[in-house]
Amino acid sequence: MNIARITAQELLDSRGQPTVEATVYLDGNLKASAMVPSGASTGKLEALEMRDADPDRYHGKGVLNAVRNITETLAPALVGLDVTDQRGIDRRMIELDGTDNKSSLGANAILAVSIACLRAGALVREVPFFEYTAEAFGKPADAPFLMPIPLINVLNGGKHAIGSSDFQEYMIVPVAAPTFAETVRWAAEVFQCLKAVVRDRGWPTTVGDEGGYAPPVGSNEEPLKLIMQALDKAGYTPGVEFMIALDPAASEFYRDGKYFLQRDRIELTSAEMVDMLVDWTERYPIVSIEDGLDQDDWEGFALLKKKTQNQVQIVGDDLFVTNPERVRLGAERDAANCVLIKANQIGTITETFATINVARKHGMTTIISHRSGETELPFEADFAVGTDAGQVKIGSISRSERIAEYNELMRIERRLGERAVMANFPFARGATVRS
Ligand code: 2PG
Ligand code: MG
Repeated sequence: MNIARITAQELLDSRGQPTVEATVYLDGNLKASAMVPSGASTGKLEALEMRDADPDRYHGKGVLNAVRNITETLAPALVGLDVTDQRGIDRRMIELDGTDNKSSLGANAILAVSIACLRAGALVREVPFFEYTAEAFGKPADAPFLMPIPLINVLNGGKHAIGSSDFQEYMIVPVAAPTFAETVRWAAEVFQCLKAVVRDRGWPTTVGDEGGYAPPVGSNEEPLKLIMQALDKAGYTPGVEFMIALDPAASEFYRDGKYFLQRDRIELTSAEMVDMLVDWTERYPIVSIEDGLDQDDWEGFALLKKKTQNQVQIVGDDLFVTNPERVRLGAERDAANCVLIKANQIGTITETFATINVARKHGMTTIISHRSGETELPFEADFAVGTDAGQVKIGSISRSERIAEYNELMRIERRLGERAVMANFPFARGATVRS
């Protein structure tokens, strides 16, 4: 089934900022669309998100140039291609762009088309999106599917919630629920209890960009205490049923070799930052730390990994920017044991698959991740199941663009029935004990 036509449009993401939607029409009556998400704490080596820089529209954030690159450059080159040839389509777009970081056509333009083609392929095959994603990824047919463990961001800070912690994300990790639907129920109950904990301190219960509460905490450690209280209040056992994960997004508060923590009124060297994180892992059931150090602080990453002795998942986000070469470098330098996967950091589905494969080849785990600016398309849910990623990071249990992902995963689980297998959390600290 060939591509007949591709259209594109400027729409808005969950922060009300412009984003790109591409629609792929096939011969016959089929069509599929995709919108792309957008980050706030972006890694400096991410593929380029093209913005118009026209101050008269959306304060420079319009995406009309990216839209035009789809309709005037990508569409004419792709019309006539078999939409199920995802690799061929992505390769053609990469060639047309011709740069290392997709700066001539924009990663937002290219990814919108790449995802729309993947979704259109599912229509051609007449299978659900996750199942077609698995086929495109090269997963054997009829194999069971892994339902991912979610890392659920219940307290927001950093660039996602000004006025709260310096650290960007405090996540709860339900490691022991028997099914994905039960996993969501447990987390939703804790989230409601956390609201009461925040309210009882006299703080506002407003939420940040990813739907977690964003109270004006007095230190970067305080959110951990709030989570422990919420778990207790909800009747769950920390360290058994729930673990904790962090994404400090440390590149955001790193300058000239120092980590500046305003909430704590301290500045730390890399080694001191590592010591603080290690100390926390000894006092709280922390099983995963993403971007605990700056994106260029390879030594800090390696030290943190060494000191946590592979008991804790050390995740590279800004560090790896979903780039296979960076992941190889990370393996060589023993800097992390997990890769955060964000398709828009690299710009095509095919390259995202390649990064997942490189991570696995080096024995690293993978987390499929949303961005802080999201769309109503629950892409990450299907993508995580299709690639058997094992973990997802799709935000809090609030805000429709985040809930859409949890709902999609629950629908997928129901549809799969016995072919759905709940993933285990792979690191010793969080070793799964199913109830
Ligand atoms: C992160 C992401 C998603 P952003 O740092 O992991 O949570 O944030 O999309 O703003 O880069
Ligand atoms: Mg991150």
